[in-house]
Amino acid sequence: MIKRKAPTDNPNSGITDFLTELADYEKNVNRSFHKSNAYRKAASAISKCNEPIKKGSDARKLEGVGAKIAEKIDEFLTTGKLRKIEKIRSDETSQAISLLTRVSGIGPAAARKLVDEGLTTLELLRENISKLTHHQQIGLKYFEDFEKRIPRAEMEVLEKVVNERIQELDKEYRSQVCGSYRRGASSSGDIDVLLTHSSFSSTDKQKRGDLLEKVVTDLQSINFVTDILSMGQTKFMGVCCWEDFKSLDESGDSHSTFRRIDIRLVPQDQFPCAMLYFTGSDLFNKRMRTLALEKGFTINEYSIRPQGSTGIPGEPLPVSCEEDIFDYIDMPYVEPSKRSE
Ligand code: 8DG
Ligand code: CA
Ligand code: CA
Repeated sequence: MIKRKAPTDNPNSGITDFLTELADYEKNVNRSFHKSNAYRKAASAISKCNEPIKKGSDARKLEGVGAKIAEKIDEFLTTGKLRKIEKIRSDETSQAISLLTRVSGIGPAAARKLVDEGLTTLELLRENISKLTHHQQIGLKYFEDFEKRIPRAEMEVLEKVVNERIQELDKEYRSQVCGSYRRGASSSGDIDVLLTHSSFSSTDKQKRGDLLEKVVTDLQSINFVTDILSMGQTKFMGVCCWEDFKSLDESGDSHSTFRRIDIRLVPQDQFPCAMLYFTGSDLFNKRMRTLALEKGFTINEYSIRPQGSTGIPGEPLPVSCEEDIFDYIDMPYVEPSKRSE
């Protein structure tokens, strides 16, 4: 099992755990994203139930739980296990693919290819490092650290470092840590930073120049950013660590945990839509986009546009904050902390 999710005190965690395991299996091993999403949606609906589910037919009443999933819930509740999961767990190829997809940069397709070539363990990957991309090599190097969630107290300090350095560089920058952190999560998987600059708008793309590079170079100069996974003009993916968080490991060595950080540069007029998108959650975004479509608008990470009668989206509507987006589609504003499902 991948232990990247924050712990929950949900009375149906046995059910949501096996649904999540099946979702990961469908995504990583079968590359069946539809099935994976179906399991994920069902797990999300069930995680919102405060009462223990006693039979499959109870769960079926929830949106996103169909007959097949209800059947699995019954099997799990009566036998205490699931044959499908037992089978998956005993299949070495599936296990190897699942393991490899936990390395940052190795997706389901790359994992299968590597496993087909006989690279079924992390040790074998380390011995065949040249078969991996730069990103995958760094992912392997920090495998254990990247599996650890970042406690909120640490996120707060990392956020402060990033925001303060950016402001010292140039007051015309604006930055915001989004993702689960902005939703108030007690721990986060990585640091999602959104960046803009008053001089950079979508009508004047030339202006973006080296706005992102300047920030990354500065964060490298203080040894905050330690590795670069990928670097473009608008998207940086990398690794950071901060010495305030040194802890002792088993051998008595003191070191801080390496963390994943993404920084995206967006034009200032697209900042609110980007902030909404990168705050998530993924499921919240999907639900909000569906509602928007019903109201005749399309929302993506760049803009909100009216959906004309022809089905072709019109020009982006002006937005100066997230609230404006909710207003256009007549949806009451949802605080980031209420967007987790
Ligand atoms: P975590 O890091 O604490 O595990 O959770 P997160 O912050 O919610 O997830 P994330 O993977 O870092 O993604 C950040 C936001 O990006 C997410 O909350 C919503 C948005 N997002 C989507 N779709 C997708 C997608 O397909 N992949 C990723 N990485 N992010 C997406 O709406
Ligand atoms: Ca995140
Ligand atoms: Ca992220």
